[in-house]
This record gives sequence, C-alpha cells and structure tokens, in this order.
Amino acid sequence: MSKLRTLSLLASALLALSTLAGCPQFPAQSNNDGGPDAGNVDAGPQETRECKAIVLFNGGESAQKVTISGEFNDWDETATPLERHQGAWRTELELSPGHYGYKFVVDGVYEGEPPPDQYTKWVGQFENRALIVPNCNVPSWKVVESRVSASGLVTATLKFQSAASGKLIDPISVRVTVGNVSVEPELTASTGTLKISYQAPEHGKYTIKARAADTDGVLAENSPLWLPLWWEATEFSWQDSIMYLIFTDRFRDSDGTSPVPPVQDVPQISNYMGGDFKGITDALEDGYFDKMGVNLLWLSPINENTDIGHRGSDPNNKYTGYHGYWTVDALRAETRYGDADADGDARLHELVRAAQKRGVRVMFDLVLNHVHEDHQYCDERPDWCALTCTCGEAGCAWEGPGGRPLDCQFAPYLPDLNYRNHDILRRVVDDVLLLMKKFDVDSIRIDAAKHMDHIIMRTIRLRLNELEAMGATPFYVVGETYVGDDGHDLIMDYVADYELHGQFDFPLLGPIRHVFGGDGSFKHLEARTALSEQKYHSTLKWHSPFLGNHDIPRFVSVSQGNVGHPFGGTPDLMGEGPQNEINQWNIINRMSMGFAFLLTIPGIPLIYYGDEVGLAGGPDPDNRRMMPWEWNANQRELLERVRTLGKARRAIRPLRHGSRQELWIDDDFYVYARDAGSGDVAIVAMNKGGEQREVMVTIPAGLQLTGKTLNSVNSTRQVTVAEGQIRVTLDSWEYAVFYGN
Ligand SMILES: [Ca+2]
Ligand SMILES: [Ca+2]
Ligand SMILES: [Ca+2]
Repeated sequence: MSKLRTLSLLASALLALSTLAGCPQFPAQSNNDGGPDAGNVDAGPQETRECKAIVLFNGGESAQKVTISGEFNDWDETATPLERHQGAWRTELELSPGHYGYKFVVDGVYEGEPPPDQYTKWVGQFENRALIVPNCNVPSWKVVESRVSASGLVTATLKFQSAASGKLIDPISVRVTVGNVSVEPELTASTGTLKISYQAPEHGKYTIKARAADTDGVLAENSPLWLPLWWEATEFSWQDSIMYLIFTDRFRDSDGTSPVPPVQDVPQISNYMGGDFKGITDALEDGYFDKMGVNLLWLSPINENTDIGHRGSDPNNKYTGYHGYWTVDALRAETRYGDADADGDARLHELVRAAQKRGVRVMFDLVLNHVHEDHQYCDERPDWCALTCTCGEAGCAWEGPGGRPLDCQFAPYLPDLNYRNHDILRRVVDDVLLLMKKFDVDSIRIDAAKHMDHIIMRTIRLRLNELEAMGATPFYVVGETYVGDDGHDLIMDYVADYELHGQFDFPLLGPIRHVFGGDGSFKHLEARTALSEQKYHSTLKWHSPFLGNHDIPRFVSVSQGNVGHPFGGTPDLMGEGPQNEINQWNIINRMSMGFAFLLTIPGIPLIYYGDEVGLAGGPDPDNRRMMPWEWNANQRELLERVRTLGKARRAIRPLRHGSRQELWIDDDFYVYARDAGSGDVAIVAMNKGGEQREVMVTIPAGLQLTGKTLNSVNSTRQVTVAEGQIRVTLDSWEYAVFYGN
C-alpha cells in the first residue's frame, strides 16, 4: 500500500454498494402486525449457495478505468479490472472463504477511507473495505418471513440453503425452539422450507432458534439460527425504557454467602461481597423493578473474572474483579454470581427469562477494550495480549498531544486488544454475537468506547443490523465515552446508524448535580439540557441521562459535601443510625427533585442502584456499597417518590416521546412541557427556592390545552388552562408532574 494516494474528488461518489452473490438476502418483515400466518408464504424452490464474489462499484460515472486492488491480488492496481455494468462497475471473483481488504482504484487513483457503513479491514496502516467471502461448503439459513401477531401467534418461514454440494436438509437433524419450547416445524425437505407456527401463552420474548444439518451431516452456518422476537401488549421502542444499573456482586445476596471465600489480602470494600444472579431474579419476582417502572436492567459485566487480587488506582490497596471488568472468559458467566445450587451460567439464564416474562430487557456490559492477562485469548494467542504501555505513565498519556488513547493499557495485567488486527476483531465480534445469542439479550453497553478503534463498534452494529434485517427485534447499543461538560462532539463521533445508537450523557451530569446537589440555577440546567438536545439532534432518544453511576462518588454524598475516601469513611446519612432530620429532608428533596427532572426529560434515563434509597459513597469502590434491603421511614419516602415518578414516565407517553419545551424559568423555579402533539401534553414544574411560590405560566396555543385541567401525578395539586395561562403553586422543594384532565 505504499503507493496509496487519496481520492478526495470522488469521495462523494464512493458510497459504493458491494454485494456478494450467494450471500443470504433477508427481506425484512414487520412484526406485531397481525398479518397472515406462515402458511401462505411461498418459499420457492430448493436453493444452493454459490460463493462467487460479485463486486459492484457505484461511482466513477466519468471514469475511464476502475480496478480493485486488494489482498487477493497482492494489491496489484491493474490485475483486476471492473467492467461497466448498468451505470456502475462490476466484476466477479472466485476466492477462498475469508475476509479480504481491498480498495477501488479509479483512473489510477486509490480511493481514500472506506465508507463507514460497510465492513472494513485494517491492513498495515490503512483501513480498507472488507470483501467477506462466506464458506459455501456449509449450508446456511435464510429467513423468508417472521412475525408475531397481535394475538401472540409466532410464525416464521425459514429456508435451508444447501452447501455447494447440493445436499438437502436431513429431517432427523432439525431442532426448532420458540421461546425455549420445542416446536415441530412443517418441513418440506425437497425445497428446504421450514414453516413454524406457535401460539404464545403470555406476553414475553419468543426467540426462534433453529438448527439443522444436511444429509452429509454438515451443520448450517451460525447454527442455531437466532431470531429474537417479542410479544408485548403495546409496541415497544427503546425510548420507552427506564434503565437501572446493577452491580451484581453488590445488589442482593440470595444465599447469604459467596460460593467461594473472599480473595486473600484484599480489603472487604474491594472484595467479593456475595451478591449473585439469583438475588436479581428474586428482586424481579418481588416486583422491585416493576414498582419503579424499570424495564431495562444493565448488569455489570457478567463474564468470568480472575480470582486474583491486584493493585489498582490506589497503590496502597488491592482490588478483586468483583466489578466484572477483569474478564478471563468470553462466553462463560462468573462462577461467583452463581450459588451452591446452580452455577453462574444457569442462574443467568433464569434471570434473563424471569426478566423477559415481565417485559424487562437485559443489557450486557461488554468489556472489549482489554482482557485480564489470564483470559483464554492470551493462552491461545499470546501475541494478541502483548503489553504496550500503561495509560497515564510518562510518554503514554490517556489522551491529548502524544497520548495513546487507543492502545495504552489500563493496567499492566490488562492487555489492550488491538482491533486493527483483523484476527482479534473477527474473534471478538463472533464471541459477542455468541454471548448475546447464548443468553438471548438484545441490548449491550460498550465499555470504554473512546479507547477502541471505531471498527469494533461498527462491525458489531453491522452484524446486529443484519439480524434486524432478517426480522429480529430491534437492538440497542449504548456506549460509554467518559467526557466533561463539553464533550458532546466526541460522544457524537461514535453515534451513527452503523455504530452506537447513543451514549451516556456525561455532559449533562455536571449541570444536573450542580443544580440539584448544589446551588446552581435552573437557567444553567435549561441551557445545558438544550445544548444536549441540539448536539444529539435526531439521536436524542437513544442517549441516556443520569444522576450517578459506578465511576463517580454518589449523588447523596456530593450533595452533602462529605465525599470521603475510596476505601470508606463517608457517612450514610440516610441509612446509618439516628440522623438529623434536616439532613435527611435535604437529601430526600434534592434527590427526588433530581429524579423528577431525570424521569421527565427525553432519552433513556438511568437509575444507579441504591440512589433510589439515598445510598451514600465516596469515589470507587466506596460508591459500590451493598444495596440495603431494609429501609427506614426516610429511605421509604424517597423510594416511594422515585417509584411514583418512574411509573408516571411509563404511563404517560409524552414523558417518553414528547418534545421538550421550556415554559417558565428563573434561578429556582422551572416549568417545562413534554408535547406529544394533539393536546397530549405533560407539564413539569419544580421549585427549589426556600419558600412557597405562585407563578402564572403562559401556555402556548400550539400545545392545544385550552380549557383543560391537568392533575399532578405526585400530589393533589391541579392546574387549569384559562386565558392561555396556568397558575402553578409549589412549596419549597416541591415538584409536580401535571397530566390528564
Ligand atoms: Ca451469594
Ligand atoms: Ca471468577
Ligand atoms: Ca484500547
């Protein structure tokens, strides 16, 4: 690639389509539309895979010559010319199965960076298009159609495409499950057509998995086929979610003990405390999340972690992998999150099923930036785990000039994965898909996004997009890009239809804490909220605002000005012993008003476990204390307030889908609307001043609320729109969410 030149002139014409003959084509079918069942679909004759690669180039209208230069022709610019074909350029290649980096060369000039919405491959210093040639010596699946009717009839038509050998499907080998129940499909072996029909007994998730081999015993590619589907009372979109972050080790201990003793020589606060998957399942079955309106559980990383204690950010203390970010296995769940009666894998399956039965989605936290040095990858391929330099050391800054944000290692025992190595990329992406399939989850959080090359996130998303095109339920991929108040542009650098759906709204965190935890002005909060809305623009609904998470001191402790040490000593004003009632109410008021804001703005709000009962904590690991399950009167008061707000968000569509509009504001009094159109409007009002106030708020005619009375969902107050105004009366530190008539 030494002769690479950039083809800037033609850049806009290079949104080329590169397709492969013989690759499955998946016509997308909509779900939940109550359409006809699978019996009416004509799936056509038997199909045999053909793996001739057809390469199309849709640019270069005025070009004299287009060639393709890639790994398969030793980057020879002249060896592989394309021919003019229906206004574009085309060629056919016969290649062994594999991924080949390539670029188009137009009139002797190499194209520049590949279009970001296509599979790519790094070769040396350059990112190229990836030509993916599948293995046609194995059969594959095609989804002709799939749907879940309004009454819960799950139907699908699948096609078993023969390998190049032409061998037909072996009827004995066919295994189909729908929502973990074995189902006998109607099979036409001569055409490879499977028709599936299953009446779901209740709302929940009804994933189709299908496995089959041909008469030579060769299993179809990607067996079992994974087609996640839901049946729900109302159509779900991700902005209907309220997310809740659970630290599994610190949430609920179902058996009163960790299955393995704590790691030696590690302080208790950074050691295993015994929380487990069954504890989360128990909370699900107690209705703990339903009562708060929570329907998306972000689990701290579920993968098996090392059992070794290491020195971490505090050199005087050791830590364990209780947090899950020191993975040693790509597919197995943590042993310690199991219990005496069942292992981690079995308990995690139970957890996911218990969640899905209740309409609760589960999000896996994927740690892809690095692995622990004892990871299976490092055993198999020591070269993948070669050490670089430790982030923050001299000559190895986290970021900035001379920084190494992509390849520095977080710690010497955490080798950094280099996704410009295509073997690593392929293995990790395959494992991510296998993990999601194994536990049937349709949401992932990408840890440390800004410390990885875009290629890993793009490739995962493009794979998920393919599943969606096959008729699978929509996925949600959210990233963590830890930035300050003005980090919107870096956040948006990773957000696209072919990368992350959205990210956590770190830029809004500071303003939220400044206003509700401190003495900041609502005007500042409004300006910063509007800025997030402007920067995220059409992707706003995918981003996740929050009051706190596992990497920063707890909101309560910050608001009370007593953030202590990572290794403890921060008072838990809500939970421990007799407390000054003034302190307690200060916390209840500040936290609940913070939640009132969080749960009434656009996006997918995140609740960090324990914040709903005012759990205290300093920096990591003190911010990850064990969740308390016995609450005093003040903790219950806060919890009830959060539950009321969470349920209101779930019940009131404008709070999730409406556009936001400021109606009245000063430093301490704030009113805004969420407008879903046609008079479907919620109005949120809050007063954080020291005394009761009464404010006349002008209601724009566009909200179509003339004459309507709206009731507060969290109090007995109401407002009536008269002469284009409402009179809002609120006590000190009172908030109200008005809706209905
Ligand atoms: Ca336990
Ligand atoms: Ca472990
Ligand atoms: Ca990295």
